[in-house]
Amino acid sequence: MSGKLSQSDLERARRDGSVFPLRIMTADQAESYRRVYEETEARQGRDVPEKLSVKPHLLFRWLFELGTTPALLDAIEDLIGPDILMTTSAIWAKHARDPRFVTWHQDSAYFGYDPLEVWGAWIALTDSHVDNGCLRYLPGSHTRPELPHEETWDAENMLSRGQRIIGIDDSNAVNVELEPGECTIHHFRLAHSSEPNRSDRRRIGILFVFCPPHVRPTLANMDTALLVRGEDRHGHWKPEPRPERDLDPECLDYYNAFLARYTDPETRSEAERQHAV
Ligand SMILES: O=C(O)CCC(=O)C(=O)O
Repeated sequence: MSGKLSQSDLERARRDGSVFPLRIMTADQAESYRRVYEETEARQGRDVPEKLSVKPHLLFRWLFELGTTPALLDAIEDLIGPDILMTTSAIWAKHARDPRFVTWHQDSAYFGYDPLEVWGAWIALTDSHVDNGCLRYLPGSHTRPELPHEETWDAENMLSRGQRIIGIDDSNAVNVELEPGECTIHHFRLAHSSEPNRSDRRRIGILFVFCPPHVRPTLANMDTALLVRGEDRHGHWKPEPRPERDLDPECLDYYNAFLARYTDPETRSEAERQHAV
């Protein structure tokens, strides 16, 4: 136990499926990460998040550093123990006045882990409030069986296939308001969503997903992870390379091969078979 999370934080995480807000860096540090992100965006184009929708921390050293911020790993250690794998990450950036949204969904419906001792940490690089489209959670939804999802393919939906939970009752939803440098940690089965950005400010958050090494990957070709703290005494996950610098050639080769497997229709159909409703 690192002691970053209090007993009541841990109880809340188990009961509600989330804990927030947690300050893991100063607002100034978050602002520097925002600047680096926006420089990357300026170089690579505005569609960086779509191009790098999975594991971008393998390509950019600054993302690896962000996801391994010691205070963040301390909180994750309190939830899952001292041995920590980072399995994926994603950039969630909304522009000012951005009509895009994220429908209610559970990440567990699309990735395979057993047991589901998996947590996502969403770090705010800007403020994230109701008016600029903050995350929303359905507390306790992680304790019930997975809900049926459908694909809408809505162009304004930031999820790749516009996935959404069918017939959800969101009357108990909570808004996850954060300041720059704070994060929220949620269980991988917790139902979550976000509304369009109706403000003149950007809303940028970066998600990192963690599990302990005794958790097994259950999808073929989705069995690689990066050990970010402690030891892996189980060997269920193939180790990934650590980026020593941005666009490290070794990591780039690795990433391209990974992406080819990830986007392989067979991998996708296996995920769908496993979570068929
Ligand atoms: O940032 C958002 O608006 C959505 C994030 C999300 O769906 C996720 O972290 O899985």
